[in-house]
Amino acid sequence: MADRVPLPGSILKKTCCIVVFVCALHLSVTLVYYLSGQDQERIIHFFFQSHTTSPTTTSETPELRTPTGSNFVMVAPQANPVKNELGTKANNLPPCPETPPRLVGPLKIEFNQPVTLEEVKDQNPNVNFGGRFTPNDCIALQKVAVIIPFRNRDEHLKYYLYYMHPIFQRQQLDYGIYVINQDGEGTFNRAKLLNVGYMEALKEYDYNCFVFSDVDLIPLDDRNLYRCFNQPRHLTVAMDKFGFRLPYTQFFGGAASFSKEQYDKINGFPNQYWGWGGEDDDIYNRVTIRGMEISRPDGLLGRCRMIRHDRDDKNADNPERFNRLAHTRQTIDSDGLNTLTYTVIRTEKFDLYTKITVDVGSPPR
Ligand code: BGN
Repeated sequence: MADRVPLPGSILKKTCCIVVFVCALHLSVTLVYYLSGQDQERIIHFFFQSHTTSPTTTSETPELRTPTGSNFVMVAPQANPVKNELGTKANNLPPCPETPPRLVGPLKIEFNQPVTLEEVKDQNPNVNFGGRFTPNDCIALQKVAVIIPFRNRDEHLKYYLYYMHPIFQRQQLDYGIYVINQDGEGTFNRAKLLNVGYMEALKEYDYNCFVFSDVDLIPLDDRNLYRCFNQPRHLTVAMDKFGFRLPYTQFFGGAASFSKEQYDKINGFPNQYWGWGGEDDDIYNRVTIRGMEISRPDGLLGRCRMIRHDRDDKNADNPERFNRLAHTRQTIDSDGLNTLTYTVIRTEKFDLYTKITVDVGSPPR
């Protein structure tokens, strides 16, 4: 058996010195790199990634993907960093799950207790100025602009914000609420206001999904997802005022969602429906003329409540609607987004929503 040759003291000493030197060098380089701050996040995320399954976000533009066997349109997480409420970049967050985990199902919706905007604000501390919200623990699957046609309905708007902000947050949407207020006392034009909302919201953010909703309609179940699907989606399919069912198969009124592509494909909504009725049927026609179908939640999930109210002034039945409806095929390309004209009177940002007051003109004589 060979005896171990003990290292001479000087060699041992030298080796120790080299090891200590290398360690010190490594420590100081790491420290300088870290304190320079440039890549602090990368270092932090490097550590976190070993515990999470963060996606790699390589595409600049979000793309719409349709997973097989589902009618969900899923939007890939965006590569652009999203700011959470702490103002820090959150581009290494995972995408939000397809089924939001904090949904509660059936909801109690009542309109007998008055609500104030202060209490709505207090109850929704994560909603940002202008009515914007982005989940801070995941990247939302879609960027949703909620567009509400409006005039003199402040009481209804309070209920809308009171009920819908928590629902949209539980649905993990990256969303903004836009109230499009028709200026003046002229004849109301719901569909044109919706077109205006689409245009104005896009000037603020690259929304890829649009929910168009009346201000007086609240879903009775938060599993009715207010986001976009691979076909235009009718969201309010079982209203209490119609006995929780569709009043007719083609009914497309109340609230609906369109992806940007779907909306562009139908040239938006018609601008020439002045007064009550028919514009939602025209939109239905546009969808089918362009070869799309209406997607809907089932009748139980799609239940919703409407706030009872009298018909607004200056929103009498539109006598032209029957004639217009018979000609959607002729007007789809000549009346819509491509012919939209309006003047923004003012844009106001409130804590819980953005209000855009607009002159939409008046019906031709
Ligand atoms: C329909 C209206 C819709 C309205 C529903 C529900 C028309 C067009 C003439 C056939 N359509 O009758 O706009 O949403 O009732 O109220 O009036």
